Amino acid sequence: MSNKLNKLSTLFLGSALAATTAFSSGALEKVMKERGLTENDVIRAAKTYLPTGGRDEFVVFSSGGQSGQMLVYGVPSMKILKYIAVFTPEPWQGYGFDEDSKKVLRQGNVRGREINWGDTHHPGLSEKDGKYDGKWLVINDKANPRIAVIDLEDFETKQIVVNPVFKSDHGGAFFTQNSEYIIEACQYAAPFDNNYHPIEEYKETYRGGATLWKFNPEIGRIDQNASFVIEMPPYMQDLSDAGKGASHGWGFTNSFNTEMYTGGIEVGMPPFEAGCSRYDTDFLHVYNWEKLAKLAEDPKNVKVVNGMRIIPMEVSIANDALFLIPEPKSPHGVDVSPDGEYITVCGKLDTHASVYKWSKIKKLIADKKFVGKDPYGIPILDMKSSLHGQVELGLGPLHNQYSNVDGEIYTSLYVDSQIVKWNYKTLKVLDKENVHYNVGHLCGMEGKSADPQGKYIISLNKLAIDRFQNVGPLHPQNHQLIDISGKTMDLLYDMPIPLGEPHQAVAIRASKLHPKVRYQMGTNTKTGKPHKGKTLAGQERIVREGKNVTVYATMVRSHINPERITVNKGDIVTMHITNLERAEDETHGFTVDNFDVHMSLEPGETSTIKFEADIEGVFPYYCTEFCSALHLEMMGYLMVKDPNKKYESAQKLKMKTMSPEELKAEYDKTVAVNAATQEVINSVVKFLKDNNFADHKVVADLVTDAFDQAGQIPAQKKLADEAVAAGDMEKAILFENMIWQLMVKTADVGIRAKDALVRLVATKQSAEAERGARAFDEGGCSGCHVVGKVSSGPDLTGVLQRHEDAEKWVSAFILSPESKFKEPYIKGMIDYFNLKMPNQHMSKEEIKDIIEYFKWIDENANLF
Ligand code: CUK
Ligand code: CUA
Repeated sequence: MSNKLNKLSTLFLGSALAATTAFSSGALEKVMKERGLTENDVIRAAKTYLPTGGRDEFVVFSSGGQSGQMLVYGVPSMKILKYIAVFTPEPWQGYGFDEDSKKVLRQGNVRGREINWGDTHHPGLSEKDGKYDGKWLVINDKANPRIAVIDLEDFETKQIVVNPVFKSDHGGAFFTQNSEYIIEACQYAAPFDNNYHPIEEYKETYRGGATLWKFNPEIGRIDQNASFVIEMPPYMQDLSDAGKGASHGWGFTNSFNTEMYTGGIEVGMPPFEAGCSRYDTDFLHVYNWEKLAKLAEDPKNVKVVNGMRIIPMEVSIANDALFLIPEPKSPHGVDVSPDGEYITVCGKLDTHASVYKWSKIKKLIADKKFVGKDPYGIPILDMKSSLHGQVELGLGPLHNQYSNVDGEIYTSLYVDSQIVKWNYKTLKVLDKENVHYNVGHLCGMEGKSADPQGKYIISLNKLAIDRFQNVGPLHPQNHQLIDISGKTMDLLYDMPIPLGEPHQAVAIRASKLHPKVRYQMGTNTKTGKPHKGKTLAGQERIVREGKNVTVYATMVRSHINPERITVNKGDIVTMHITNLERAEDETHGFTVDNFDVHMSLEPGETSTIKFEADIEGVFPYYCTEFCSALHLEMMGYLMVKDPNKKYESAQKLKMKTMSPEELKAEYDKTVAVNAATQEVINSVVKFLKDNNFADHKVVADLVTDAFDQAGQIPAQKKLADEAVAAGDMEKAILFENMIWQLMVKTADVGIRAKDALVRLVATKQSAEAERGARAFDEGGCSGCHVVGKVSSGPDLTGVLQRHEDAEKWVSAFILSPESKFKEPYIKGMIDYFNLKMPNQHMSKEEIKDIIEYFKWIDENANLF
């Protein structure tokens, strides 16, 4: 048997029996002792542990802070699942390195300038009736006021909109309850136009506001033309929230620096932070966006700046659509309760949380009961009469999240480094939990929706200090998972995050997400439409029009078509590549060395790279994703010639060639290996059929994949035979080799299918048999015995049938092999294998378990 085949058959026959593991009693205590774990540690570990192949109950989308990306991780395991490229180029995903994603990224250019980072703060999930529907995800960029839309069918960024009038934002991105709009409030007030205005004219020419981006939840895109800005005073607007239920149609936005202080330490003024927190209270902005959206339809109600409709303050005031309510100074979070009736505001500089009541606010507005007006004429509501009440929570309350228990709310305390659980209806503090250190936001499970799920809160900490291995002065971020299902909170898990600085995160029940695994063939994933460069097998071509060279290419395990591209120096090369795979997770990457291009092609995706071939030379291009056993072979060459140069052909080296006899011998050998390999494949196919693989979808899908590869064999065989007929043995060998490669790929998937099937159809192991399997492996038995196969020792299938009183006999033999070396049967075995069974010093208990394991093997003997 050739070496290739030998390996393959070992794979087939040996792999089906994946060793199962069972721990002997006392093992847990032993591990706890060795690792210094307490019982509480172990319980917490068990609450978060996700066994291999398991799924989390919730999925978290976290801001990636200054990385301009987003993180996706599971709860309770806290396993990171993905980074989503949003405002920042991300090479693995090809984001910003292929033409189609560049189009999305460049939608985020600000005043013509390419921006390649973002300061992401607040992710938001699309809502239906205030509940998350798992369809769309949005996030803001504070530094370059932008909002990005991510499609949760493939977790890719599809759109970026730039706020044309704000110079920074913060209070976004927050969906209204049916995803009609996304709220994005300004942060640092600045002139709406793009001109210079002296700071001395701050009150006159600088403005704040809230933008309501019109969202189409059907297609998941923002319509800038249908969006509008509510002009607000140059108070620094901060966090916002959309009303829901009772308060649907309204928006709430905090502010600081209602003093409108402009600082100026360089001219001897007190510092900005002193001047901007002089007053005891700032203002909560309350606005009727539903009414304003209708008003904005009439051009006489808006002014247009930089193409954006703006509703001036006078219009909002005249239409009873904008109000202010005092709130404790320098507030931060404003969070509307699940039913929309309570609005909780926390002020960084106040130890209290202030709970406003919507019905009270509504009544004051209806009765036009105002205590005054601000300098811009906006009516001010009385704070006391709007409040449900206030509660002393601790130092530096910031943000709030809700749970599934009525009235229960969780608030982060930045200065105290605590999470406090309290009740916003009864205004009672219930529990506090220490976190490490300086928590910003906290994330409940669907904790800001109309239907919070409870169970966990994640504390999004700003500092990690002493929590983790020191990796230098820039520490990881720390997300801490807290169990809130009990009467008191319990800190379960610390997760270091190597991407900063996440501000807010949102969590959704995993079952609400329905991402796809492949695209329709030839999809432009950024638009969801067929790609103009879509190329099917057999349509590969190179089109030249003057200096423009367009390549229509395909990738499928394990080749790129075309394999050679020759262009002239100075040509503009456009490559459209389609990944022809249908198999799940069969991504190919693609780059041409030295040209700063890269793309990631998921099954069915078409994408484009474009570059000027401005340097002469030979440039390998290759698949960058380890996609199959022949991944390294998935390559080709781009040759760039200088049309003005004469190239001398190199001296032909005299190569030693094979004789016709040698070629014939090699051909025969190759054909024989293929025939033997086919036999192995046949045996697997028989196994699959005998065990009704079609009854199991997972297995059936894998078998389809395998046949996909096998289906390409006849065409190659035809080419090989034609080469033989034409007397070109060299070529025939290469085609036969190609057949072997297809066989390996078939086998690769076939093995996976067989493994999956064995797992599905084998009878369940008893606890004893599981322990026995482990003892068998760990004790060293599997070094010589392969179940289902004779290897360095005999096959043990049926060992309990081979001897009289077999259980006793086998037990005695394992316990003391030497005692039976003289028996004729064993003597014969020793001669045959040229090996003596060693004493593995198994305990009686272990031997008993191994016997149970052997029984399980015999029950399933047909599978091995
Ligand atoms: S902010 Cu960072 S901790 Cu931007 Cu929501 Cu409060
Ligand atoms: Cu395709 Cu590696």
